[in-house]
Formats: sequence, C-alpha cells, structure tokens
Amino acid sequence: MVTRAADPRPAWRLIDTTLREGEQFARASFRTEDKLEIARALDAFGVEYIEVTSPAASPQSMRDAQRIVKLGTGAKVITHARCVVDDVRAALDSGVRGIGLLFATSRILRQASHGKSIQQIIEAMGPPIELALRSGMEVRFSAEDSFRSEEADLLAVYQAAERLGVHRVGLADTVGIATPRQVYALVRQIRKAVRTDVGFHAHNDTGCAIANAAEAVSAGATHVDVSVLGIGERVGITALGGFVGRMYSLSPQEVASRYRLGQLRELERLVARVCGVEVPFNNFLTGETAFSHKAGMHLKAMAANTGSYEIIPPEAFGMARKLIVGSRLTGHHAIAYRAREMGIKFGESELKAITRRIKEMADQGTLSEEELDRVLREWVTA
Ligand code: HCA
Ligand code: CU
Repeated sequence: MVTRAADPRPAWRLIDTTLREGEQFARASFRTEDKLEIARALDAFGVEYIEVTSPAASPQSMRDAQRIVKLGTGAKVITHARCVVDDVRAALDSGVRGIGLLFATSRILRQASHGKSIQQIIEAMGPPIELALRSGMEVRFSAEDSFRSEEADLLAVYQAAERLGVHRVGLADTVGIATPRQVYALVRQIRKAVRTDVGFHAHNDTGCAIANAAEAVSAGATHVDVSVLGIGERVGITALGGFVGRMYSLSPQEVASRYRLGQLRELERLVARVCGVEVPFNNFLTGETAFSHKAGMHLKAMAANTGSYEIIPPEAFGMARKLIVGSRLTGHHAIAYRAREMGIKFGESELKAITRRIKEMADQGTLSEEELDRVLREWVTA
C-alpha cells in the first residue's frame, strides 16, 4: 500500500480546462489574447493545472499553446489529446508539460467513434503513452464515457495504463449520466485497483457535476476537472466556482489558503465577457443574488447572527451581503434593524404600524433601499 498520509501534496488538485473543454462551449471562440488573459487570471487564482486545446487541433491551437506555455505560469500547462502518436508529437512540439490521453471505452462510443475493441484499445495505447512518458511528460490516461462502460473493461484499460507507467488515470462522465453514489463507488473501486493518481471529469447535463466531483474527491480522486462558469460541451462541466465553494464549506482554511477566492468574480466576468454571455444571476457565490436575504424570518435571524443563513461568508469571496428589507415578506425585526442602522428607534406599536405600512406599499412592488429609507425617515419627521 502507498502511504498517502505522508504525501505532502494536497489531497486534490484543480485542473482548469476552460481553455480546452471550455473551447468546446458553443459560444466560445477564443482569440489568442483571450486565451492568454484567461490563463494569467487562472494562474493568479491559483489553479494547479491549466489544460489547453490539443496543439494537433489546428495550426492556431499549436501557436496558442506555445504562447501559453511561454507565459511561465506557476500552474502546470497540460493538453488533452487523442491517444495517438501524432497528437503526442504535436503536444511535445508545443512545450506543454503534461498530456491527458483518452480513448472511449463504452460500447456505444466504441462503435460510433473509433471502432476498436477493448483489446485493440489496450494495444493502441502503448506507443503514444510510451512516447509521452519517455519525453518526460506527466501523463494521464482516461476512459471517455467511463460511466457507460463495463467495469471489467475499465479495469482492464486502467491496469494496462498503469503497467505502461502513467501518472494518473481519469474517469470521465462524458454524457453527465452518473449519480453521486455511482461516482463514489466507481472512484473507490478504481482507487483500489490501481496505484496511480485518479482524475475525475463530470458533465452537468442533469445538474450533478459539482456533487459528483465532490463525491469523487471523497472517494479518493486526486485531480478534478473544472472550468470557469462550467463552460464546455452542451451545458458544460463542474464549475470552478461552485466546486471551490463546495470544498470551502468542508475545509475553509485549506481552500482559502490555496486559492485567491476574491478573484473568482473577476475571473468569471472575464470568461463571460470573452464568450459574450452573462454570469447567471444565481451563480454560485458570485451571482447577483448569492448573498441576498429577503424573508422576514431570515432577516430577523441574520440580524442576530449572519451564520444563520450563510454557510460561506460573502467576504471570503470578495462579495457583500444584501438584506432586502423593503419587500412584502419583511418583518418588524428587519425594519427595526434597518432603522437602527439609520439611527432611528421606534417604539413597539409604532414599529408594528410602520411594518404594516411598508408591507402594504411593497404589495405594489418591493421598495428599493432608498425608498425604504425615505419611508422610515418620513415616518419619524411626520
Ligand atoms: C470529450 C472528452 C472529455 C474528456 C475528459 C477526460 C469527456 O468527450 O470531449 O479526458 O477526462 O467529457 O469525456 O471532455
Ligand atoms: Cu468533457
């Protein structure tokens, strides 16, 4: 057994694939400058790896990969390619330091995609993996569509990859079909079957990508693929922000010390701008409403203790809390709280009366902060 407790590396690392999976997002068409800006921002945020589109994909992809490598980021720049010698050669020419090689192992993709049997896959894996390893690259082998593959087939290809000496095997929920429980069980099993590191890549077609990635980590996965805002094929993959939030809720100090969380919002805005999309209003942690509180009951408890309805303090991500006091759902505690902030103190019956008045007014539409403050002030001077 490998003694993992003595390993000084963190238990899990982020592979940001905004510049690879994210380039497969329907709205993404990155120019070189965009890629460089995103790579710099990812590095400043602190991801451990930046995965870029295969240099074999197109001449510009090759030039871009070379430029990104030249940035000299602290994050290790890796690429992702078909498990063929030519793609490995292209990766070597680009100067990237690692490569994720993949082969589809599910029956449906084997038939529709490359037409190879499991035995043929195992034979074909050798030359590209050996070339990459000989050249000093960090090598990962992953089975595309792992969760629609037979377990015996997965074990066979991963063990073959291990024998070849790969650093990591990867499980990919390519079609977003896996449940958290299945992810936990399969990662556990692979972890027991091979001694390499284990990576996990989740698509979000049924909204499970973050939960699945978290389960993978709890089952022993060492590397997790994420992208900014989750961009990727179809509805995308595990979102960097949501996943980091998930992990922060479990171990705040560790996550806060490893990543510059206050930069998340700008990083997301950058990627949204480059893709010509908006950051979702309800985005994890950085969405416009991520720290908004509205119902009277919530506001009452929040005034007493902000932990009441917040598992993550907004400041940790450079965000600010918003208490919406002027809605019809408000309560007298919230009104008293806002009044106190303004230096106004109402007696009990007065407070009840003004709360009734504000609720009546808010039935016509929630009052803005300014409107609410004006009503409170006018009540005093009236
Ligand atoms: C794809 C490939 C991939 C690869 C993931 C991995 C997937 O189908 O575009 O190499 O781990 O989802 O299977 O993104
Ligand atoms: Cu993918």
